[in-house]
Amino acid sequence: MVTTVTPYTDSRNRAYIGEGYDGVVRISVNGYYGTGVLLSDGRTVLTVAHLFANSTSSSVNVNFETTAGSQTMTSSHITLLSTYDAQSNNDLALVTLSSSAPVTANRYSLYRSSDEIGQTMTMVGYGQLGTGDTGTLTTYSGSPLRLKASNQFDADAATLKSQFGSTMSWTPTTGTQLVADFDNGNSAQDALGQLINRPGLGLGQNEGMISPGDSGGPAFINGQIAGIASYTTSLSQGNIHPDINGITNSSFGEIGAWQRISNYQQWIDQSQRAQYQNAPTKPSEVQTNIVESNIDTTYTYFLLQFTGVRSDPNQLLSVAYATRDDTAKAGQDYIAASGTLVLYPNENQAVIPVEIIADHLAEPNEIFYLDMFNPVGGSFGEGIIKLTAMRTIISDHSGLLA
Ligand SMILES: [Ca+2]
Ligand SMILES: [Ca+2]
Ligand SMILES: [Ca+2]
Repeated sequence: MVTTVTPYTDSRNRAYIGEGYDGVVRISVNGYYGTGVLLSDGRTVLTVAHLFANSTSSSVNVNFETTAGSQTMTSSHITLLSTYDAQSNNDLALVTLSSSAPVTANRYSLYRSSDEIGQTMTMVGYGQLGTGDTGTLTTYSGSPLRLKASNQFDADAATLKSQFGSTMSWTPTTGTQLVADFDNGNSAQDALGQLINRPGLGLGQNEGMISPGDSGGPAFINGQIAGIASYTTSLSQGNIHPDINGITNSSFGEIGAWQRISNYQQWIDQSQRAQYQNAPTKPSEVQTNIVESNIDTTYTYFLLQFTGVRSDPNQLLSVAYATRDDTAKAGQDYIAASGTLVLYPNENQAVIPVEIIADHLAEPNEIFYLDMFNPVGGSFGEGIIKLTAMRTIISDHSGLLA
């Protein structure tokens, strides 16, 4: 990541271990690397499709840096968005890990609202270092550092095409990519102000831009994944040359583009669900007692079924959910989960996975809950505002299991 200030000397740009970014990972593919971000199931990493463009390998290495140290995992499955094209449209991929991520890694949910433009975001990634004045450093030879910086989503990338026409060599599909410019506070480098009349002089020393190696990295709004870093560009028109040094190297005056996650949530949700192992498909298959493992995270699945009738077949249904402690404690016995479950057209049920943490302790059986509330597009039935389901974690050391 290229930042406004010198990355070695200013801690504000480091995404240090334990600060909430430990689910941002480095993905190595055929000698190259990019960045990715761990989703709420603890098993799926969201990144860009172009990382795999020249790869024939079916497995990649995913490196986590967390309070438990550095840990490299392999993948069991890679799902590319089938409509990905060489013009950077639909540039997304999902990497399914061959076992669960470290429990110390943060899990993140998706930003689902389409009100990103105008909002401040925080980007995190392992890309090349540098500063806005000169762009990426070519002399750094240390191991990649995880950095963070902020910016503001200024526009839909398709707005650029409507301004530039055929002088711009690619055509972003409307509604699918968000762009931000790298500002230094001077209107001469305010690329999107100068080029498409979206003025904004930036966030001062917090401003930053993606660089090679940040591809696939998240842009968070309120801690949720709103964008995935895809490419940068240096654009000029007539006498307007915002790029401070005239070459595409992530300097001040350039523009970054992120795949817009709110637009892709159905593909992400459904592709992720398709990889769940042993998930129940009907209520009789739901297991409410879970035997914990002593070596690996195990999953319990909560099944939501919609038994009503949609007034419009294309209506999305959604419900908010959150786990709740009883005798089982989040962070020790299971991994807290919360978010929004969406049922898409033609879907009447879906599952929520919750991870049960392995341990070696002999403990009594413990219970926790998952609450569902705030249904949108349907209801739980007259007078019902919340649904609750219980799970019992059976300790495999207690001798209580018959
Ligand atoms: Ca900016
Ligand atoms: Ca700007
Ligand atoms: Ca430049």
